[in-house]
Amino acid sequence: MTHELPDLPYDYNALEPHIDEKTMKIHHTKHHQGYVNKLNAALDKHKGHTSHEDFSSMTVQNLLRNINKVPADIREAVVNNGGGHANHSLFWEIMSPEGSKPTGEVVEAIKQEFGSFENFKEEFSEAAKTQFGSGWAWLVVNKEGKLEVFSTPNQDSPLMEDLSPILGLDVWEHSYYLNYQNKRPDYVEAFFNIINWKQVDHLYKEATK
Ligand code: MN3
Repeated sequence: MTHELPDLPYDYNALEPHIDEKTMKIHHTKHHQGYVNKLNAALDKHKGHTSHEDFSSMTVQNLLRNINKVPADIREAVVNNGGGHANHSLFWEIMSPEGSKPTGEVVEAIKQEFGSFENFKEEFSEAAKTQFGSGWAWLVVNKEGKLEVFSTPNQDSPLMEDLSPILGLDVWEHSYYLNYQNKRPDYVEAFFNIINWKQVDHLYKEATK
């Protein structure tokens, strides 16, 4: 299969003032498109080989969950660009122009795991602010069905550790620098205004059923 850039579920300017139109446009059409193109180019190298059949029909999520089945010579390219594709695909869908109140089963689980929603917000924000250099902050469901917060460098996806990401925040400079420059903490705070909790709750239910 050929991997494709998904459409954004809203307009490029829809997340303003929290994330500006120019950043969204470049982020989606240049950065995310770049990961998709490089992922396809890497997988194409094994076209016609028998090993290709093992992974050519996999979704990007399954490729990452089965990263050890990917031929060694293209594994790093799949980690970086498959990770980039999967991470950004999730990122776009867990944001919405209106944001939404933190509700649903996921919020009950958050309160159970972190003591309160505020505690969770603090832990997640801390992970986002202290990730050194480029990377992501995550809320994931682990194999025991419990919630965890942490950050990863580069485009490393939690899927490679068999974890299910349900909320992710891109803290690469390309995601905020035009509007926030060095003020990553302001971007992290603004992100909480545009989280689509309905979608996060949906992903939580999918991951725990
Ligand atoms: Mn990005």
